[in-house]
Amino acid sequence: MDRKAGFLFLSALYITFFGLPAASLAAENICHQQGLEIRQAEIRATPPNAPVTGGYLHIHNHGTSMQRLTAASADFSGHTEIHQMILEAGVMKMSPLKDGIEIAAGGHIQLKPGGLHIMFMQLKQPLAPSDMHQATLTFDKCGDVPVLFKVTKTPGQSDSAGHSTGHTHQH
Ligand SMILES: [Cu+2]
Repeated sequence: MDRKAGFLFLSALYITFFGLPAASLAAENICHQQGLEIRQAEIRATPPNAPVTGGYLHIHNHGTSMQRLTAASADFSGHTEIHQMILEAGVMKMSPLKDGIEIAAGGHIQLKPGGLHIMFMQLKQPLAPSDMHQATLTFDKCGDVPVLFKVTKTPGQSDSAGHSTGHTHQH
């Protein structure tokens, strides 16, 4: 192998082992540098032909500047919105958050059943418990962040100890 061929071979090796993984993880790494941490991403399992389901997760912002979740998308959903629950004439209703969700510097938010959530609409397939599905969360500063969601029947339960997640809404 002459020097030029050797160089090309080493370049190809470098691209194979370092180039592609670096590119695919870039978004996530940038967000880690900016202090974003996403935990316990879950989607509620669906019966066959269900048109919508909810996505829930914790977002921690360990950084020094506010981050805003502006959008979400997934291959299994034709249309995805960020929703809040609002009380309207005594009835809890969902409504889209057009400006997304702010996560203050040093702050933490939880998207959970009965509260803020990602609404996966126009579902293209049933979502079975224990399946894993990737979705993309878009942040104003971090850009697109791939997030792996686990499908569960009762999302938002895995850290219920010590949290008052079981609001009853009785007045
Ligand atoms: Cu909703």
